[in-house]
Amino acid sequence: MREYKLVVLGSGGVGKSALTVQFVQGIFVEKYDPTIEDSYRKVPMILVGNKCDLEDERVVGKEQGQNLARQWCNCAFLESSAKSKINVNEIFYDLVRQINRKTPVEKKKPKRKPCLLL
Ligand SMILES: Nc1nc2c(ncn2[C@@H]2O[C@H](COP(=O)(O)OP(=O)(O)OP(=O)(O)O)[C@@H](O)[C@H]2O)c(=O)[nH]1
Ligand SMILES: [Mg+2]
Repeated sequence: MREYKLVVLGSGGVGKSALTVQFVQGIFVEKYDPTIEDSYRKVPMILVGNKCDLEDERVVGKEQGQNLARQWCNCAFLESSAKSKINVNEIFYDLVRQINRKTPVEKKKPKRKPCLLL
């Protein structure tokens, strides 16, 4: 099976770990204590716009994000929520699809057996 290496980038506390842990382990605890919970969150690591569920506390407008994505080589723009499991899988699947499109794996042609006439 092909191995994919993805990097989650973003400022501190934007939700990189929460998003990744939700995708990899399907976990988002209600009562979160970073001093305890951080041990199981050490998974290989991406950010987009996490916390889609906090619509009333939005600081960056959707259009602002979309415009920035357009400026950055027309990259994909997705808003997500690790808590409400919105667009979590979609982000990672889309990245994998992009990698597959850019660097397709060459399928080895099965070796033809020589023809044997008896
Ligand atoms: N309730 C709850 N809150 C969480 C959980 N995981 C993260 N948070 C909170 O969500 C916010 C984002 O946390 P992280 O995902 O750790 O952020 P990060 O981008 O990985 O931060 P750094 O690793 O410090 O760069 C913080 O306010 C956390 O306290 C969780 O499982 N449950
Ligand atoms: Mg983190």
